Amino acid sequence: MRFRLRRDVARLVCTAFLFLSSHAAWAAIHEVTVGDNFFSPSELTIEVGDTVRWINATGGAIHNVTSSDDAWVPSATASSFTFEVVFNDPGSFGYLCTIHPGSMQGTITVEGGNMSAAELAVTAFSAGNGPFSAGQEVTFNTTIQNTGDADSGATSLDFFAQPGGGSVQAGEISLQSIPGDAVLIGTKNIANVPQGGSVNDQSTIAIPASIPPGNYVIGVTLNFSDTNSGNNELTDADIVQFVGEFFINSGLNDAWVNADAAFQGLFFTVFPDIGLLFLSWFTFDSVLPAGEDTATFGAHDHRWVTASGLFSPGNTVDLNIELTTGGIFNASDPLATQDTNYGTMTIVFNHCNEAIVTYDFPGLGISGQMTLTRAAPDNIPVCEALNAEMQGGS
Ligand SMILES: [Cu+2]
Repeated sequence: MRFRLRRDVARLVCTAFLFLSSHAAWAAIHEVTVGDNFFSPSELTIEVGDTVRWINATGGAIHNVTSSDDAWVPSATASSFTFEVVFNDPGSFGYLCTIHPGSMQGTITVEGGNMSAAELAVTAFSAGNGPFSAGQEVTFNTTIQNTGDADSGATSLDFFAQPGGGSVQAGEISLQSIPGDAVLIGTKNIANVPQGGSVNDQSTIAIPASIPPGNYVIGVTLNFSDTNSGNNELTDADIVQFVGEFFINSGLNDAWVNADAAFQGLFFTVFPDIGLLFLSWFTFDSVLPAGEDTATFGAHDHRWVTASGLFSPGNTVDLNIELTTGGIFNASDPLATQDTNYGTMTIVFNHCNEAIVTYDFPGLGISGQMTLTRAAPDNIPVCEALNAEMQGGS
């Protein structure tokens, strides 16, 4: 019997403790003295869900407690009152006594608290390495996690580019908002980040043409107000280069390759004074020829074409593809002949090491697109220097 009593008492104490501790965690009451003529304390920081109780003790002068921005219905204007407000939203709430506005002012600062709330953080962000040219579409990958105990509801991402590469290093920016000298390059609305879950956002942003060429740190800022706003932004791990408007120049002269077509390639020759780009494209037959075919010189399935086109200052050139046939190795008889309209080609240079080629051979029913990069980077600095010169002159 005695043992049983002790056990019941223990259970009661335990239950009471649980009740008290959980209750205390979300509903503190803070008292503010209303005196002649002051509030004490005049500055008070509380948690969401807490109550503030203003006590104007009997015997004093006439006062009231009035919100500066109508956050609550004012208290009585009286010489004695107890007045309570429950604060369910975070923020800063100013108040005053309208009888003594000069001396009786106060502020209640309400922090996130332990009520149900989303807790968001950007946990991963990448924008690739660049370089990126004006107008180029870049994919930004952002991961947002919600470690709070409520769904977030709507939020949004701001993508920005911070001039850097000198004093600013990637990963060193810690911002509450987009810095003053950064450029907003895109936004994305996020409908919801579920409680305990995460959202992987993939946004394709076109680099604005207005961004001056240079080195930038690309970052993202999450527009969300929670109790932990220090981790709502993240920068890319890389410093990327915006190369600005691109101008075809003789620094492009080089061997270029398509990663999907090994051991084939193109040679570019730019003649800047006459505004001509000439190229040769070394490739193979479109289908594998029969095995018994032979050639005296080289392989029987070798193919090559040339192309040429005039360009205006800019990054794009249209070319006619020429097929040369009928000649004999290192001889003028018979004379080779040229079909100068064998096909067409458009090349868009994104920067000194990337070209998008679109080709069409209407008579053959062959068309397609390929991305070219240089076989070797040696001439990139020459190209960039020439491009910078042309950007300055445009
Ligand atoms: Cu007063």
